[in-house]
Amino acid sequence: MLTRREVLAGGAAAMLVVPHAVKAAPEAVILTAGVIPHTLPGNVGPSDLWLYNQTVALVLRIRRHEKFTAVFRNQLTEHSAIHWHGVRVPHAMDGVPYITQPPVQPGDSFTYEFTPPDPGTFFFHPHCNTVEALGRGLAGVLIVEDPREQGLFDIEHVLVLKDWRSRHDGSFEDFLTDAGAARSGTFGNLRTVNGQALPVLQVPPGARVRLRIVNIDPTRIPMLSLRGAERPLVIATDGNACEPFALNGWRLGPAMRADVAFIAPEKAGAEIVLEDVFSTRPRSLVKLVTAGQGMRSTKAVLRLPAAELPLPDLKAATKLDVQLLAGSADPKLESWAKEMGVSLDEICLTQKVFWSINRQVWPGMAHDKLPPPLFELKSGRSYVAELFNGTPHQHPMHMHGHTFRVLSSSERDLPPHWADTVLVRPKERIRIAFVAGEPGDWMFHCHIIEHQETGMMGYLRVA
Ligand SMILES: [Cu+2]
Repeated sequence: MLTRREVLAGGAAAMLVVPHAVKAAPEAVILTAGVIPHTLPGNVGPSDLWLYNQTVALVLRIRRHEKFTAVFRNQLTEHSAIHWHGVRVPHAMDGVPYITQPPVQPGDSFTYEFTPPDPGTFFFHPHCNTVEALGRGLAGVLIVEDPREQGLFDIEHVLVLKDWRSRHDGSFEDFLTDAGAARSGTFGNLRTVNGQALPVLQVPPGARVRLRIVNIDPTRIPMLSLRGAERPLVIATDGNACEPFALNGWRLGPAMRADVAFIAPEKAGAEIVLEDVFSTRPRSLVKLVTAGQGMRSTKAVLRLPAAELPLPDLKAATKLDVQLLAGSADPKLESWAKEMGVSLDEICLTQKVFWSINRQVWPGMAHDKLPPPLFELKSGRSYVAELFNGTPHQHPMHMHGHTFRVLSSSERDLPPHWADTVLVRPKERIRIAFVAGEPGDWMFHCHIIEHQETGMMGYLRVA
């Protein structure tokens, strides 16, 4: 059995949930980003991965309401920072270069410190040149534990979904292609969970199982299904407890998370397979096999204590219209950059613009050179935003610093749930509601990173 300290130090790992677990060490976690040669499954040569602490799919476990300190050391050859995706952090800790902090130069370090207000399954990654950084594996999982959840499950597995664009010799293909960026993104050819191709994990027979599924891929939108499990339920969306709903068919866009619960079959040797059923031939992602001491789960609840998030006042809410549209290669962008005396590269953008939000593209990252915000919001006020997708592709839209309530879709039955990233399908209108949080500029962008980096990004200014 793993102790908490081993879990803190390790890669994506199973954890048997023990009551009275040892408390997390209060000292700072060191997170070193570096280039690490690593041979991916099936390849003959090593790939230059970019990893935190030399670990593919690093998992950190921290406690709700307890101060967390992470010292980020940048040993990459380019500047970086850490964005704590989905965590309602103070603005200065949001990890967006130029917007919330200066970029951390190679050889430098930056200390992040915050007290996580919400429990759940989150992740962290850089926010500049993200298409290459994520493409090379630079992301980790942040699990915020809550004492209220103690004893609800017998075992949990963290499952980090990521594809790689590697060749057989370990070299990488282009992470951003015009053909991909202008459509649904450039897909990887090697599919992995926790860095392994179709890993096999164990669960005790009859156990109450919790899967924390995290999609860190910059492109792929799997449609999840658990074959061999009776009534698997989504119990948390983007880490936030929800009214449990059936998993099968749930689409997990880039950056989205789903916590899934089920009771393992009581006989040993039974197989439960997590599949992506998006295409006609289901694709197996990970296999769970029942093994070891059986468990009795007669009192299984399979739900989490309710989320405790700021509840928007729908009657008093101000309406916002958000249109996700194609963006013509905006000549304004280049002339703007010229005017400001910056190159597009240095402001985290490629030269191409394929996408826009409300016909506005993202032309800059320098704080004194920002384009106007998409919206100016008042801290503490409630908003209902309608996101309309006027493009032929799906867009997982992510809002920084806020957890919003997904209210409804114009096209499908969508269970109301909390999220920080919501998938908007073509022609769909999705209504979300939230209470504007801490003052500051908060990014709002598509998490298909090629879309983000080619225009589908903006920010909300909260004052
Ligand atoms: Cu998109």
